[in-house]
Amino acid sequence: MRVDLARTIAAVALVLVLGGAPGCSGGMPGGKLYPIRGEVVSITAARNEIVMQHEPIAGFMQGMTMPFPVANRDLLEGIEPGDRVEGVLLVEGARYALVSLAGIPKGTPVATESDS
Ligand SMILES: [Cu+2]
Repeated sequence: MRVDLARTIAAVALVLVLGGAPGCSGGMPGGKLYPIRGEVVSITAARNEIVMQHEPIAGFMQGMTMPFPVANRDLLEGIEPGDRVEGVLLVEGARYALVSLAGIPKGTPVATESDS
């Protein structure tokens, strides 16, 4: 599924205003977008947060299971635990947030090796 660019840009603008959550990894100065893919472990809609087992993110972090704040609660619509998803992660300094998220076919394997 393709990422909706207009929606992504709107979400990025929102994140820049509201800020994200503290990161588990240092990150880089200035906002940077990373494609991300993984499997949903759990969703805390009340906190706009999703726990994901994500694949290695080239140049940012290795594969792991961790929570991600989402820039917009709408991104969690139709997403359920066990779903394979892909999206875009905005990283700004030590803050990060998912600015885009969409389901991908169930059979898509999730790589957790960090030796990409
Ligand atoms: Cu991580």
